[in-house]
Amino acid sequence: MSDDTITTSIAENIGTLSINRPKALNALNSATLEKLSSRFADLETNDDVHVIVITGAGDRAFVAGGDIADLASRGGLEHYLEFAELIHEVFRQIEVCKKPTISAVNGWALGGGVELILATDIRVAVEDAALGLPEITLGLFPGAGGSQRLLRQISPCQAKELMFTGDRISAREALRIGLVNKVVSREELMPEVMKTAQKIASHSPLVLQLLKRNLTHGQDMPLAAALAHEQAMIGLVLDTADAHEGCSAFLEKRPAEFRGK
Ligand code: DAK
Repeated sequence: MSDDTITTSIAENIGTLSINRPKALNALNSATLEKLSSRFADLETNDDVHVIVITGAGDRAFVAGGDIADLASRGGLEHYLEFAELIHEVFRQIEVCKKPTISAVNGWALGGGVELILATDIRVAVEDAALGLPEITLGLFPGAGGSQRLLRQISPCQAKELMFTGDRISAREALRIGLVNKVVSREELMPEVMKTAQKIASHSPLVLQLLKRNLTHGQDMPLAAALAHEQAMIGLVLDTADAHEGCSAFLEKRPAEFRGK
């Protein structure tokens, strides 16, 4: 399925969504965000899709940020708030998606591009990608959830330096500070992402969903409540046919056949 600015494909239980505005280095304007939301929902609700990969079209950019021309054309607080609501909703939709998500960072990830990867579970970047939050150089600050997510995902002093300076960092530096999981050559990017996605997709899709729900809800709870939540969730998992199948397969020394039940 495809349209102008967002393309999607599905193969081997992996849904891939590509942001496709290469002339603007895949910058996100309102129309693209709306399409991103609806195409992402299509993948999330499709039972054939167990893992969702997000990438950028072309070989220059993942996403070079919010669309600066679109932002500059907005007059007045109402317009900013309208955009704020949309981009917050879409990134939250991605963050709480019940299926695991992977960012394939194929080039520049700046501003809203970094804010987008912060809403995904796993990130693999090409070695010549550069990442950063340059909003401050535009008289803005990361306002699509990025200031808060970054602060909670990496060391606060590293997060603050990135936001206060607006500096761009290399993919290797992003790996060092824990912003991405892996750095690979350009040729290796999609094979590596697909290898990880296939490994995840080979597990029970039902148990993966329960695990993701457990992590998404648990991370915002105090530890005692999160532990109680985890205990309740593992109770649900133990009752699934897939948990019985996984344990029986181990004891019978055969590969498990998960059915998502
Ligand atoms: N927006 C719009 N167009 C962009 C763009 C962007 N973010 N980034 C690049 N482009 C366009 C360029 O204008 C250029 O268009 P033409 O001149 O060809 O028409 C084309 O993409 C190619 O870019 P360059 O010619 O600049 O290519 P270079 O290789 O020389 O440089 C670059 C690549 C990525 C270093 C450079 O393009 C660049 O610095 N881009 C801007 C990066 C940036 O500052 N990104 C952060 C954007 S601010 C909000 C929530 C979120 C946000 C805002 C508000 N609310 C809740 C209200 C988010 C803000 C941001 O992300």
